[in-house]
Amino acid sequence: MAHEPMAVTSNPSIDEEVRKILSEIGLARWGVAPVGRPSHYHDYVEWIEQGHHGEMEYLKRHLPLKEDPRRLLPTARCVIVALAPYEPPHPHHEERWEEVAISLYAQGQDYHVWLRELLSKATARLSSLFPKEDFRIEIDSGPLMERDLAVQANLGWIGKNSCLLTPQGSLFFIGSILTSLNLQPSEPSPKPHCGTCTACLEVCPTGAFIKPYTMDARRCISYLTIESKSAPDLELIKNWPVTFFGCDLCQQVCPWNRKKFPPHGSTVSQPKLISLLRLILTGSNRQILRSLRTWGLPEDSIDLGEKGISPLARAGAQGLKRNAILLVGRLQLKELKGEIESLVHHPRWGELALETLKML
Ligand code: B12
Ligand code: SF4
Ligand code: SF4
Repeated sequence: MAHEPMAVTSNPSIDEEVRKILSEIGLARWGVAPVGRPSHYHDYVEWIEQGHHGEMEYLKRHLPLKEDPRRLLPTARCVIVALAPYEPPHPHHEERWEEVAISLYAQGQDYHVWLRELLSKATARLSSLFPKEDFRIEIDSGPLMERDLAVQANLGWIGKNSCLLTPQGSLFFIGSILTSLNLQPSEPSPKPHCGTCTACLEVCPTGAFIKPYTMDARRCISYLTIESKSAPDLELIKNWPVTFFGCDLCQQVCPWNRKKFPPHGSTVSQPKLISLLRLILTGSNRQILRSLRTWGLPEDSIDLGEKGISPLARAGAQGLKRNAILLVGRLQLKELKGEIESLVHHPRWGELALETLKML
């Protein structure tokens, strides 16, 4: 069941307007968090100090802004935090690479675009109703501790896999609107519901969890195949699962996500997989991005400009090339040995290509 906002305001009609607008726009699950120092800010500082963010330098730069979101919007009195589910809304009608894991979140249109659009619709309507008030949208790479805010907005709790969990699982994105509106913050969520379960900590193939609730991103496959610009530590490759982009394992095993990972559509034939990988291994940056920027999207979204861009594009052409090398090694695709050989002098992926050859 969707969480209804718990907010009570000094002026209930404002709260009612916000509720009406968000639900009309399709954002049924939201809550209100206070501005000010997030409750786990000190964990964040420690995480950065220990270098667990790897190459994601922006996370370090965001420290002061995350400490107090009023540094982003000085008039802010609270944050409206919304959850947007990402179970694919339509069956994956495109052929997919059967054995090739692409994180569920990346199997549709880029949420940075569609969720921002939803939040923009909300702020446009709120601005016209409350023209003197300020609004500022932040999603993902913006400088807010989104999970912390979501907990404070009574939307869920943090699981040992560090994801925000709700009774409906963890497969949703978080989007936030900082605002000067005077909404009463929601009551904090109940304590975490993991109990004695440790399934996520045990399943992680690269041992990314340092302790419950905390990961070293430098060991996380999601980081290594999407955010990082480098080749993964060769020692990690030994346990590499079959994956091309991102990783869902620590969410997949979570009892709260039971039945959320259904098998999808038809499968890509081995020859087709080989030819796609060949293109990525040998293609120019432009050719790679052209072939993958809309990969997996429904036909009717291809010509939608920004909206028609697949989340795969975030890894960049070179990141996708690295991921293809890793996959060839993992699946031992001897048919692509020649293409891997031609990469052994590659300035970025040469060593990885050499290591991959040993697996073929
Ligand atoms: C950097 C980042 C990553 C990094 C690091 C992930 C991580 N766990 O820190 C990488 C690239 C690995 C990553 C992966 C993924 N990400 Co990401 N990521 C982010 C980003 C931009 C910042 C997160 C961050 O600052 N991490 C550093 C840690 C220290 O900060 P934190 O997670 O906010 O802090 C929590 C801990 O400190 C925790 N904590 C620490 N100690 C303790 C102790 C106790 C007892 C408790 C209760 C809590 C606790 O409390 C904080 C929250 O309250 C956020 C967006 C944002 N602005 O917040 C998205 C975000 C967290 N990612 C998201 C998603 C969807 C993913 C993936 C599922 C994508 C995928 N399938 O590949 C995976 C999930 C992997 C996982 N198990 O976390 C969603 C998560 C939604 C959700 N349900 O939680 C977010 C919120 C983006 C969004 N707008 O929707 N991500
Ligand atoms: S997303 Fe995968 S690699 Fe990252 S922590 Fe979870 S199980 Fe480990
Ligand atoms: S798998 Fe278990 S320990 Fe991990 S987040 Fe889910 S309930 Fe918590």
